[in-house]
Amino acid sequence: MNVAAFRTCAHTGLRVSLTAERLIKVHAVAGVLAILAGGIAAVLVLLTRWPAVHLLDPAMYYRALTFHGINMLIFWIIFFEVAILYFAGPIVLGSRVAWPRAGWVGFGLMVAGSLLIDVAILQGGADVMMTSYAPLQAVSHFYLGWILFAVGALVGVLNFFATLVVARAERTYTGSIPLVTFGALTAAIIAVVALAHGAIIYVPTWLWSLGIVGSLDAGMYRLIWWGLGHTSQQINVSAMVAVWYLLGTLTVGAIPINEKVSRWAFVLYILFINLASAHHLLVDPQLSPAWKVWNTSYGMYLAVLASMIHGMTVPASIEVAQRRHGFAKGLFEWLARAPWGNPGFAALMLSLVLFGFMGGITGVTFGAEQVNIISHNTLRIPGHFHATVVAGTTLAFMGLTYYVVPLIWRRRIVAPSLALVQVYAFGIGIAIFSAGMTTAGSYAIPRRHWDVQFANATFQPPVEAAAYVFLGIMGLGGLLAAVGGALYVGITVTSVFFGRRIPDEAGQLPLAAIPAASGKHTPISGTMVLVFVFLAAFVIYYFLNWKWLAAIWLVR
Ligand code: HEM
Ligand SMILES: [Cu+2]
Repeated sequence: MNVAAFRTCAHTGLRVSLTAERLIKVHAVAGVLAILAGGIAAVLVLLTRWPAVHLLDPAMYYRALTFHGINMLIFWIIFFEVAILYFAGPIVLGSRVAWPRAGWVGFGLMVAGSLLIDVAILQGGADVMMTSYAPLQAVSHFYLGWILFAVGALVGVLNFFATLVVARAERTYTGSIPLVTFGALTAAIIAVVALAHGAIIYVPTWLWSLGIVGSLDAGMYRLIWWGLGHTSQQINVSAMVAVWYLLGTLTVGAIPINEKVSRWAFVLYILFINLASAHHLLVDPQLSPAWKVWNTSYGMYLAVLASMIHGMTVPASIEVAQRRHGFAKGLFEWLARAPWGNPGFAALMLSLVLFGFMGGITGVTFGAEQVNIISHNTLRIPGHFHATVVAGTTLAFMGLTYYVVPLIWRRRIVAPSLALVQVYAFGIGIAIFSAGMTTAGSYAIPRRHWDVQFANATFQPPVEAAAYVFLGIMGLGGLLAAVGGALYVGITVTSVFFGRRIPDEAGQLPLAAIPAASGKHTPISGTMVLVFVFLAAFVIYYFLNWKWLAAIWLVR
């Protein structure tokens, strides 16, 4: 083993593989470039869906929507996730990267795939949106791009597994793998399932675009595509939760209150989440009601349970740490005196709260077979998933970036107070945006639709005036979030190039100390109050939706 290929981090004491460090850097850079590209498209799409502006023409709207969805949900998130795997594997375990060369091949494939896809979209050859449902057809290099990107990501995932094996064999750590690595492992296992579905669907679709396969069954396409599309969302949730635990430790010195419970909650994701793919098919005619009800209930709720467990254990671990730091008065001193001025902590808390209250509650409600009929294909759906993958996952990743730059690049963040503004603008902006979008959707405003007013249509569906108000709220919130997004790209890029270098000496970074256990039991009563507020909100929203559903039938 080449010992020179490591350095010792003075701040964490970790043995850092230089190969892992380089791989983290390139994947993170690619991710940031993707969020920049996707963000520009976001503003164009936003200003088109806002009736007061209605910016793009129809063709350009669908092109920008395709570009936005893929660059954000696929490229930004997955590049960043592979970077997380190179962090949670080799760096956290103090190991070398098992296959350094394969790491670069995987990265190259992901870059090649994403370029092919973006070129196909920008040249007007793939206005098929992110889901690229057959029988819509794009140029063949669009599908080839998906295949290359997926194979590249798979190489990154396999490299992570191989690194776990190497670390164990070379005894770079003792005991069981840390919780963060365990969470990343969960994400990686689910990624294999997702990517297998990707291969099963995109290989025949590619052959179809080349004229080798005659036709594709649209129902079959949707069924398998969502094995990729939904499952990927669980990669995002697992990675986000792993980042929550990590940020809890870095910001307030939190330690999981019960590791065993947290680990089992991760296992529930692996076991049950794939069933939830069915919630995308609830209006599809070829599937039986029994299949739909079964797949979107029972089993799926066990995955929801997993998220609720993490949603409790993460704030509880923060509460325990804060109380041991001495903020132990009453129910909420731990929360009031938390480091709200630290962008990493602010991102963690906003991500947690918005993911749970907005993303989680709407997701479970819209995913119920019966309620789905009044939410399917309305703006309620993108309203829901911007709360999960944007306010949840993206914000958590942004918060982590403010630690990755000092720890991996060894540069200070330029303008830390601007970073704080960034986190709040993005989080609050997306919350307003999602709320406006979801509510506009409950006035039956369709998603993926260029013209809310149906100006040239023979059939003129009535649009209630209130819907325009909520679309305006969506527009303003979206613009605020876009400012936050632009700041994120600006701050990270300038920090990486121009941030002050951090000397490799201990004590240079504000990493929170782990508080000593006090011997007696530390209460988590504040968290329990929050948990019950959450459950009450959940119950109220769920039953309101059944009431709205009943109102549709006009039973007198
Ligand atoms: C400033 C931030 C953002 C704004 C203002 C924004 C805005 C929008 C808007 C207006 C739509 C169109 C909805 C429709 O017409 O049906 C949309 C769709 C979408 N957005 Fe975003 N978005 C943002 C960030 C993100 C991020 C970070 C992600 C992923 C991590 C994301 C993922 C998606 C996806 C997957 C779609 C659906 C595409 C489709 O229907 O094919 N967005 N977004
Ligand atoms: Cu889903």
